[in-house]
Amino acid sequence: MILRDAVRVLIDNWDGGHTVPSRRLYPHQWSWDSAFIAIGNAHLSPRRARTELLSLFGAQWSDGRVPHIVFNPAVPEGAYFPGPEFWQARSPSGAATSGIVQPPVHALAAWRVHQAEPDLAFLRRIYPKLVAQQEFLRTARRSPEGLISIVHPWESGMDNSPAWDRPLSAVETDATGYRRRDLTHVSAEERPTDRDYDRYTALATAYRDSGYREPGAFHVEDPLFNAAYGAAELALADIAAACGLDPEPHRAEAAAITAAMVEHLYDDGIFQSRDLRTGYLIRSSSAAGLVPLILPGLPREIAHALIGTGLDHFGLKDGVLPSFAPTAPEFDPVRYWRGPSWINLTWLVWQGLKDRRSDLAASLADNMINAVVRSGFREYFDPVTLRGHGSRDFSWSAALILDVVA
Ligand code: 9WN
Repeated sequence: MILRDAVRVLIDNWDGGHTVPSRRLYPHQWSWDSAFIAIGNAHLSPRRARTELLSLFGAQWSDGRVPHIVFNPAVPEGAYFPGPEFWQARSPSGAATSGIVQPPVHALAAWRVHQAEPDLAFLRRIYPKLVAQQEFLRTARRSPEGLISIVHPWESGMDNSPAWDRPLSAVETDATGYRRRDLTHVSAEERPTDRDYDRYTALATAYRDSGYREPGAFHVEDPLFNAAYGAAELALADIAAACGLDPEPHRAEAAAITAAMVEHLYDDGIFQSRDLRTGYLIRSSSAAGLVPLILPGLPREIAHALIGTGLDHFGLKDGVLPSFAPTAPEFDPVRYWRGPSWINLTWLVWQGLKDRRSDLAASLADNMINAVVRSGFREYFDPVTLRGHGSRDFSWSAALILDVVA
């Protein structure tokens, strides 16, 4: 039954060349959503999964960046804020896009799609594009410590995380001339506040006005983003080997980013973000700090400590993974990235636990399934009651459940 419903969600959200995250709230193509959707579609239609990834990379910029949104010109202007008229950006292919990025989980997706249905022509076509995506991050976003930075909370994928409260408080706003569209579809207490939207808009405006080059007031290194970058290098090693190319440089790069993360972002049982404006760690209880479990090269004692933190503060054994620890004062079970459970975040940690603690991985898998059985393919879930929140018929919730039960 849930499988049939998951398939229906993916079919209903397919737009001919890509899948929208949700019909009403997010009517365009989103970058990391497409990667998660391809992972699910690999079980359903590998051809569609390949098309999903290739259509996203069709809008890659000449500097290698993969924009976080590719706008569908058929969607009426004003359906989503900020839309193409705000970003004023086009890819060499002519697609209207945003100018920021999202966590690079695409190489992992491409490798999964190939594993589901081997297709060397696809791998050879997408490999240079995936390499260019990483190359952009290495050149435009690498700090002297060897870590990759983000310049907007939207780049983290966990936009409204309490981890961003402090760096965002330094952002000056003038809050003019924009209208939020999200609140037409979802209730205000489940979404970021207007004050946060003023800051998101001010930051994106400043980055746009620098020609999408200069980091503005928000400049941080995030553990989820860096872990995704490292996992991408490992997937690229597999892809390179399958294409008859040398995998070693990718393995070395994955080892280097893992070591840099351990040296600079790990603190007392969890990985933290670091604010490049101050040089200090942003100590918080964000579940992003557990995602480095997806890196197989993590030192064993650190993996062990992360699992301990997951058990003590995130209820790892008993439920779906909350996006922020329920034991922390900022925890809010229904507001966007401030506590609710998301299937993609839970899926990432599930990946990281499969070879380390199969018992905990099995319990996370059961609880992801419980959440969608109880509430449908919602965008996020109250981690205690499993009540659904955000948009309905959300694509990556459906796609990743297909992967979990496969
Ligand atoms: C801004 C599409 C995206 C996800 C993000 C999630 C949310 C957008 C928004 O939706 O962000 O990119 O308008 O809130 O935070 O992770 O990719 O599903």
